[in-house]
Amino acid sequence: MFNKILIANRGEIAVRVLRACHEMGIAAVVVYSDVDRAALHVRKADEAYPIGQATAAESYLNIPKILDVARRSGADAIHPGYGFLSENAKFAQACADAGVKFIGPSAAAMNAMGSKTRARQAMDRAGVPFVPGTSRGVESFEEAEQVAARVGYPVMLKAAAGGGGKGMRLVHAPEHLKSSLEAARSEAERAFADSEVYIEKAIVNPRHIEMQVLADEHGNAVYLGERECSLQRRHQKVLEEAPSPIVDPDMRRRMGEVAVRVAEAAAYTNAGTVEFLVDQEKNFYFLEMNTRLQVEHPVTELITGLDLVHLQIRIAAGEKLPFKQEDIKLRGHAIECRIYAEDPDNNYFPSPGRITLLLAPSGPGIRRDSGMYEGWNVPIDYDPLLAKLIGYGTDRDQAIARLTRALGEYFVGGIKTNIALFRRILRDEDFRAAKLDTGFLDRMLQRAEDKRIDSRAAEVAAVAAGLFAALGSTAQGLAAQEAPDSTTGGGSKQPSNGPGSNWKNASRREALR
Ligand code: MV4
Repeated sequence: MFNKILIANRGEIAVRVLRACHEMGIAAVVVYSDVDRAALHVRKADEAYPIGQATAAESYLNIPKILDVARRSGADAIHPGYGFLSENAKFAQACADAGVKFIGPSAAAMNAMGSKTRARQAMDRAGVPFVPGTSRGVESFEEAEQVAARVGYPVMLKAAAGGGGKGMRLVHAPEHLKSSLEAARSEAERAFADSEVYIEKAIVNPRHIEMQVLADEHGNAVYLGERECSLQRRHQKVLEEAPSPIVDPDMRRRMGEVAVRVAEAAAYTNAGTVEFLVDQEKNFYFLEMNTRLQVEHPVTELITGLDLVHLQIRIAAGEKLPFKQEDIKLRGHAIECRIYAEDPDNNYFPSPGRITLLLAPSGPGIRRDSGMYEGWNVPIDYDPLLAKLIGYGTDRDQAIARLTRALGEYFVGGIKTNIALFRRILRDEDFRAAKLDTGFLDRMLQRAEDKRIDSRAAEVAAVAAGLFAALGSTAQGLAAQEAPDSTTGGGSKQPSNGPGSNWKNASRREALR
């Protein structure tokens, strides 16, 4: 087993990995940028090394600096967390070359999954179901036209070097194909310096369900059940749960066996996730493989009773998987909320600043993986994920009830967060009925927006009615002045008709000026 692990990351995931190290009696070394001097991962580490400016390229993405810390600290392995260098094949190779164990798959396995067209070719050979389309970049517009006609519209144009929605174009009809192809190409070229674009049939309102796999370095691989990840906004996941409410044991076994086949086809080792698109008829299609520990791994940990980071470390140290597929039993239901430092009332802009008061929930069935503390200054320089709040219960309803209770206890003062958004999601009828797909959150937010506009319309109507009433009596007042001998009896001491006294009406008119 390793003596010392370098954690090449920050925030909640660095803290998560630190905890596993300490549970296993392994010393944890961290690196930090200038703005992270007082970050939680630095405070909890056994050793911490500054590596430069806030800009990720100068610090958390800087391979030579990180390898230099590994050498100086005497770390024998590196855990990359997620994001930053976690899926960088060059980094995995550089670690191998430097004689430091990279806790993750080999550079070759990462490369095999890095190009989406190459991955599709490998999956084709392995007999894995994927969305109909091309497994090579399209060479010409004519070829694109033919493929699109064959698979049928709508189609999706995707960058081979992409993933996560970048360089993707949905095309509804042949007349839009040419301009979309050109746009997808230039976006791919700009984002990835690689203009290769391929075509898939588009699945309308798919679910996004992913399968966790673990593979050791002795040829053993297992699947650990799926996660339902359909609740997302602009390709950013917001809430995940395990198991998926629509996956039954038979579908789980079929998806799991496909996922293991994907891992085997890529000679994959360590923890990985196979993403699927699932259509309305519950057909599932391979989408891509994530070669890292994912943000949402806790929901799988809760329903399997396994510690994925412990297992990652043990696999990297050369141990065999300590269980077989038939030993894996799922129990209960878990839901994760990603707590972001962002302002829901200002287009979800990042909301950095000092946390002036922090009241954190706990209690039955609640797990909180957090990178923040009271008094800490949330920097603007990185991903705004502050913490993950996970609710666990014997069933989905109990998980929802516990999570709703815990969200009510959560208070983060000084900055804006999206905590209130989860209270709304958890009481949404469709969410409670598990009617989820990748369009769910946009629809829910749109409904809320429509309602807001509606209620503003009601406000405007009330103000207009008030104005109308007041101006109406003004008109009467004017009429009375112009015709002093009218039926109201101009000079009489009787109050004029209309609501209230003349004094009141006069003051109301005054207030409206
Ligand atoms: C699709 C699709 C429909 N049909 N591919 C978006 C991210 C990228 N990894 C793949 N994505 C999609 N690919 C076909 N053929 C719909 C999406 C998609 C999506 C997928 C997963 C999670 C959220 C999503 C939101 C919008 C679109």
